[in-house]
Amino acid sequence: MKYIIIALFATLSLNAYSVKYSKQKVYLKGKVKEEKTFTIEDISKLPQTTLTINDPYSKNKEIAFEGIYLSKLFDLYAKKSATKIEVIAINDYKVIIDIDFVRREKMLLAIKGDGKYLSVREKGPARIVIPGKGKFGEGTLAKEGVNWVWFVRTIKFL
Ligand SMILES: Nc1nc2c(c(=O)[nH]1)N[C@H]1C(S)=C(S)[C@@H](COP(=O)(O)O)O[C@H]1N2
Ligand SMILES: [Mo]
Repeated sequence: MKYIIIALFATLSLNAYSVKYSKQKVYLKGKVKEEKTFTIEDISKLPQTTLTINDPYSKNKEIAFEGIYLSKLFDLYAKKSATKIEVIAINDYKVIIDIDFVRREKMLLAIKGDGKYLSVREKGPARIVIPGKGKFGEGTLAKEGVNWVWFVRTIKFL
């Protein structure tokens, strides 16, 4: 009986844990075919790409980031008239990026790192990562880092 209770408790707390993660949503707004609200799980069902990228925010560790190309999201949901993407974070930090730049830089809306959903500590549950940058020095990061938006909440097509 004791074991059953322990097992039950473990299952419940595990569920509470996963619910906590998937609760955070990402909103698609602006020049969209229709407004969308994605859970992190919804995003995981869209076309996924895995890219091994040097993470300047975890001591330049190489991490296999998985998620959807920002350009793919644009191609799937933006209206023809849209040309830019505004990425807005939970703390209202935002950047506006031209779609040509987004494509060229292969910007990824990552939700997983090394096979696991990104925690808030890892700047998740959804964050922008950019491949092909190698290792950043502190000076370069201050300049290049502006597009590495973490805690992404809203993606607005302009
Ligand atoms: N959510 C969020 N993402 C953000 C920022 C922020 O304030 N909030 N700052 C940006 C800027 S300007 C830079 S240079 C990089 C690096 O910020 P850090 O050096 O404070 O870590 O993160 C970018 N991403
Ligand atoms: Mo910055």
